[in-house]
Amino acid sequence: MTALSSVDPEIADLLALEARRQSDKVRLIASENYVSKAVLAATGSVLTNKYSEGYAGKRYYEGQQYIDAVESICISRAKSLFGADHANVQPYSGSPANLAVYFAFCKPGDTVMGLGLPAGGHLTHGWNVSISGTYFRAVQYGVRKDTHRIDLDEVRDLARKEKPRLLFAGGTAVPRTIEFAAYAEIAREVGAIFVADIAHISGLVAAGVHPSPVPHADVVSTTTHKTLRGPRGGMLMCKETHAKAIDRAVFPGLQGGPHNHTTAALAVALREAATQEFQKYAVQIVANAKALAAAMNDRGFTLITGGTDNHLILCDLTSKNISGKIAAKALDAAGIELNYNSVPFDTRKPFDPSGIRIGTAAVTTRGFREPEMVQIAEWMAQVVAAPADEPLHRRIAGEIRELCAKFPAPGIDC
Ligand code: DSN
Repeated sequence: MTALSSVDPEIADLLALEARRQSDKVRLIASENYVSKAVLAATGSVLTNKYSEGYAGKRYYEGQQYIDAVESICISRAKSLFGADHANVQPYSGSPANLAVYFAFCKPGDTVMGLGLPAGGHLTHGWNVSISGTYFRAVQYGVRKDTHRIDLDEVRDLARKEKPRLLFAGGTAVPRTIEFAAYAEIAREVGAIFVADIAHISGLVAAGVHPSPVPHADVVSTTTHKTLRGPRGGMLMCKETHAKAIDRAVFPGLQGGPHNHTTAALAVALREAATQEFQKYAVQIVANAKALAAAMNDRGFTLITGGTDNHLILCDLTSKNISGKIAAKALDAAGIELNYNSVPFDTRKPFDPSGIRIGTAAVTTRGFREPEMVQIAEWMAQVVAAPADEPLHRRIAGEIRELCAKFPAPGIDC
């Protein structure tokens, strides 16, 4: 930071303010976390200086003695942690990882199938504004209107009718356990490649807290920075039979040089994720999410599916007479950071939807447990009931700063 401050005080000041912000707030964005100091150190390392197109032992530039070792260690840690036949650790993030899967198995115009965005799916699973929904013939399944859960009978019927080349499971707002074995059976029946996108839950899968898709899926795609608590990046794992297709699709198919500093940081995160401490952490993420869900239910919040099995809670604020956006902005002013989110069958627009999405990975990293979850639910209830009450928001933000000071965020000195 000293070097940064002397060269570019403007950016140094902004980084310091962001560190303070991350330290002082209750961060509930379901896709975010705090990485360890070790992961931060690898991310900000000399590996950012190096180009390495290709794979270990087969690169297009010289000077790969140490990069090859870093990437090989990262791959072997990923394979061992998840029990995968093959891993590619080069995708820049989740969307490029998924695009590589399309490139590996599909031609433009092929039929693909995934959970629709408004039902909790991801843009890259065939939503119409994404390349996945414009270059391919995307068919989207949803959730049941009565339970808001994925109906695998509907998925099977649609897959039988549409015969997709790719079948995606997973998403960005799925609060319940994903039944990977059932998806695999459907994919097998219709001759589809089954892709499990575990971006949100990969830390839970690594720790055995969510069933693993690895025995069932042709390809497993993930980001590395959510519950897995690594650097911002992506990763693909697959059966040995698909290894060549996946590697070729990532490079040279889609990307240039891998981000070696990210690969090193991912290797560190994977080592951390293989520890008993991480396993306990993942158990606590889910315990915290369940405690927060129960405390929100007690305060009259409507939760999609009634609760959660993982790190994520999706809340419909219609019964509280407030939109997701107004609530999210008021909560942010009060020191609680989350995102507004569509809920299934939302009648409002995505930029001002009915819901908010909440995740417990980051607060669990800093050591919050069940009592803090009850306190957070109480603060949320007060803010949502008074979204324009700025003195209330300031008071709560102060209380939150005091609480956060007792639970220092890893990797942040301020
Ligand atoms: N943006 C991520 C999320 O918040 O879930 C998914 O890409």
